[in-house]
Amino acid sequence: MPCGQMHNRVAKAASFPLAHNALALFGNNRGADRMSFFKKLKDRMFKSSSKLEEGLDALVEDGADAAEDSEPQAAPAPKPQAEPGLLGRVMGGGAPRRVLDDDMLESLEDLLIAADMGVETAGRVAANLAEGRFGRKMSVPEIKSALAEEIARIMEPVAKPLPLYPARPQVVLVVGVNGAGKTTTIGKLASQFRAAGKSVMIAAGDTFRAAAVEQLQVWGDRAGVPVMTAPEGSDPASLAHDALSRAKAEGVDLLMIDTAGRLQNRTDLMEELAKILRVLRKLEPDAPHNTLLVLDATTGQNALNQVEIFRKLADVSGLVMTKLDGTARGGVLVALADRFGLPIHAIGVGEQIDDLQAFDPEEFAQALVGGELSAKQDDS
Ligand SMILES: Nc1nc2c(ncn2[C@@H]2O[C@H](COP(=O)(O)OP(=O)(O)OP(=O)(O)O)[C@@H](O)[C@H]2O)c(=O)[nH]1
Ligand SMILES: [Mg+2]
Repeated sequence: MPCGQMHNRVAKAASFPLAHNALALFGNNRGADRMSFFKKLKDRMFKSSSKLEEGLDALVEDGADAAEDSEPQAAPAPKPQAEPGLLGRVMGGGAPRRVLDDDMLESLEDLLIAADMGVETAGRVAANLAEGRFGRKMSVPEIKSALAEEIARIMEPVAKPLPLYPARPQVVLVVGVNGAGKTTTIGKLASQFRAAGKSVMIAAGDTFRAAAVEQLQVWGDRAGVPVMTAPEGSDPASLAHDALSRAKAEGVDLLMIDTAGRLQNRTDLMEELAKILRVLRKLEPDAPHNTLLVLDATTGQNALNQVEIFRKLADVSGLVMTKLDGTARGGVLVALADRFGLPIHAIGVGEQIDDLQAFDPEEFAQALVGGELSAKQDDS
């Protein structure tokens, strides 16, 4: 069932005109506010970018001295230090350079692993970086720019806005482990869909906790979107059924269904999700049109396991990565893209309603390595 249906869905995807103020999570992200978004992303997104940056600085500076004596030394631990004049030094041509040799590559790989890229992906990125550059002297800005290019190349194919379909309602099922950010993401998405002029309904399918329902109602109020609820402990599948019937009857554009994320008892969760899917498909054979897996970036490499698990439980059609503003080492997104190739629709960069952004691979790559957005990328 999953593959055939996926293709079907993709074929039916249509692009909708967007309201001017919509944040374009489901459309083109190139706009006048791109620089300010990049700044926000860079300011907030990664504790890791500064770490990676510092690591690179230390690596090249110390290695540059060693390179003069022909015997390159192993890289020392990154030392925290401000580098205000980095770009200025490049312009002045005085930036230290280090020969890209095996030692240097190994240290670089370690830095990427520390940024949560995973061993496999870090190795691949380092190897690609070395191609055509091995043995050459490189400065930090040159390495950053080459790294960003490699990372963006991996991310480019997965950076896809949430596809919209002519189906009415388009059913969006949201899954993920406890605390990943499902409910918050639904609230943010609902608000942006509303801003784009779409009618939206939310189903509080996490009937496990009364607090979960209340939380969703708060988000629904903020977004100006009705929330369908059911008593605590009642069957989420029956709520899904009622919500879809009502959404159909009212001609709503989008129905978003929240789910519980308990992985402690995986059999229960699997049965619960399977039942929701069965019930939805009885009413609407193509539903859900999107199954979003929400991942918390601060869980690091564990996000990879979560994708494995949820792909078995549900036909995951795309990812949302939350909490990139926290202590996340955002490299895990690169690992996810490299390993699974699932579309990344959006990233969460805060707890407020507008803190959900379309995923832009170039911006992400530059923010991750602590680089600058080049002027040529800033046209609209
Ligand atoms: N900093 C930050 N916090 C976030 C982001 N997304 C969600 N959160 C916070 O993460 C916590 C959990 O978010 P929820 O939306 O409740 O997560 P959930 O997946 O619905 O959790 P359960 O219902 O328990 O399964 C909340 O405190 C959110 O405010 C984000 O992008 N950045
Ligand atoms: Mg929740």
